[in-house]
Amino acid sequence: MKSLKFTLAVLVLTTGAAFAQDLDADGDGSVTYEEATALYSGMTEEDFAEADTNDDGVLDADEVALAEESGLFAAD
Ligand SMILES: [Ca+2]
Ligand SMILES: [Ca+2]
Repeated sequence: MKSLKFTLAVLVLTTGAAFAQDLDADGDGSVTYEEATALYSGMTEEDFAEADTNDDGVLDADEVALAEESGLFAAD
């Protein structure tokens, strides 16, 4: 059980990091709406606002991972 949890945690972290790296075009560690729409042109401001759970106007790696899980970052 312990190793399964560890494996899942690594999977989530790895996926989130790789995803954020693709999205974060300027490499400042956060994803703006412009950066998000550069990769996902179908993403609306509503989708972005929903993904931005702490309402600071940008997405961090955790928010990107959550948004990916909930399907907000669906491929076109
Ligand atoms: Ca950025
Ligand atoms: Ca945020």
